[in-house]
Amino acid sequence: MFVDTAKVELHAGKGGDGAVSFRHEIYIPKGGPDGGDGGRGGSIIFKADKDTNTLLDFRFNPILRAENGKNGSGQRSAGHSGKDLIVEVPIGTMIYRLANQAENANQAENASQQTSDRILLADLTHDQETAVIAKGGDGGFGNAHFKSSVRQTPRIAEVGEPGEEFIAELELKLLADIGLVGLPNAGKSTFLSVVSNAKPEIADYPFTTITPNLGVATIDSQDLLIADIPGLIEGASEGKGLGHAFLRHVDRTAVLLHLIDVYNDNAGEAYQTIRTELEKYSDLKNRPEIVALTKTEGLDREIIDMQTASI
Ligand SMILES: Nc1nc2c(ncn2[C@@H]2O[C@H](COP(=O)(O)OP(=O)(O)OP(=O)(O)O)[C@@H](O)[C@H]2O)c(=O)[nH]1
Ligand SMILES: [Mg+2]
Repeated sequence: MFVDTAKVELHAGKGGDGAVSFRHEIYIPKGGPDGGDGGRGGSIIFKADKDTNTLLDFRFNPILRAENGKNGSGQRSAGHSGKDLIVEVPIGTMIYRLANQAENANQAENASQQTSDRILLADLTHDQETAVIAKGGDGGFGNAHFKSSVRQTPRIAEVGEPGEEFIAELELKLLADIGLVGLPNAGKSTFLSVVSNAKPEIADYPFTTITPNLGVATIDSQDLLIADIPGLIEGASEGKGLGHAFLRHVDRTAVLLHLIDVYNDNAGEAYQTIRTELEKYSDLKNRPEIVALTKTEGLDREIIDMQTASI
């Protein structure tokens, strides 16, 4: 199953507490303070991975925690740091922090009107790229740190700081060079299957493709990444058909390849239908576009020319 959005709750590790402790040695009756520092809390680090293709896992596991730091102890022994949590996500995952997250119930009411505000924390566009998203808390100083000439026996130590905790939104926007758009059944997946290594499902009915496909075409030893998305229909922006949610996956392509079935009654109308939907979706309408007729192999030149002229 392909999932391209998710909401996760992040809990970075708390720092360990510093220790209050004094040296106990037989020949040193008044040993000084020797409480060690607490360890750092683990951070939550997101990492893009080319073998991860969906955000599905987060639907089942929406709470992510990194380990707490260990407390310090005597003999200036520092606590171990908490382990970082490494979270693998597909390349093209954008990680947002919801703005104005309420810290208590009273604030929740005000915040509820602003839940759409969010801050982009990271956009992981390369394989193995990482970003620290929720930082672990610092460990507290043990009492060994607080010794001074006037304070020989400090009985104080710091507690560890809390780790960052917040709700993050993940959004996957595939990164490709070329985005295939068109009506259902136009031949988008067929095109992808012929020019790239991808093996998408192809069939003689609309909505064969229900989640995006990615393929790599190698031309002159250069890789060209091509994204095939489900077909669009009139009203897709209002949720008709599979809706226009999948357009986010061609939002970051350099070029759109708009495929039109030459057997349409009117290729020009088919073209305009898709253009209208692209215009309703952000700035995709300004993306460079290549328009091509499909299924032309058995047709006379005049018919092809007529359809071309109507676009
Ligand atoms: N004759 C001919 N048939 C084609 C060509 N390209 C695609 N087809 C056929 O058109 C039908 C639809 O092809 P798909 O590649 O599944 O179309 P699609 O645009 O991906 O469709 P959706 O995923 O439903 O949006 C299939 O039966 C293909 O075999 C072509 O160049 N010539
Ligand atoms: Mg298809």
